[in-house]
Amino acid sequence: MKVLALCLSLVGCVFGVTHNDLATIVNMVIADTDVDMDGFISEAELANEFQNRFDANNDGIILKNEFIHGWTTRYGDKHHHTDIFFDNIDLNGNGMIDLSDIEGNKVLTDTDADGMVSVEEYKAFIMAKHPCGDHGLDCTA
Ligand SMILES: [Ca+2]
Ligand SMILES: [Ca+2]
Ligand SMILES: [Ca+2]
Repeated sequence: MKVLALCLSLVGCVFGVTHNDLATIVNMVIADTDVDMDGFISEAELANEFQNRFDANNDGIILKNEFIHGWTTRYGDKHHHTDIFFDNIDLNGNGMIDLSDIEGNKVLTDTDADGMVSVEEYKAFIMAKHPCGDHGLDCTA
């Protein structure tokens, strides 16, 4: 039902070539991640989003090419923007998203340090890490 609604509202879902702006991408990511829609991203929801969606061979590590392929296909983001985004969330710079990166990013995301990641905090995190967000790169072209 949710997937269908998403497809009807996004032509890119049908044709697979349309690029979305970051606001659209963020909304899609939130819809995918906050599965129970309680306004918070739980660890289980985060693990589900990252590991089940992007970890193609299920080894617990998300390689850069797995992430870029999964993210661009799913959200209609551009390849080179996703490349920069990946580098920004690959905190230890080893070319893969592993448990250490997920834990480290969770700490960065929980800006009010209440132990929970709200949807607002998650949105702010993506805006801070994505080149089309707070970095101010003009991505409308
Ligand atoms: Ca939730
Ligand atoms: Ca890493
Ligand atoms: Ca929080």
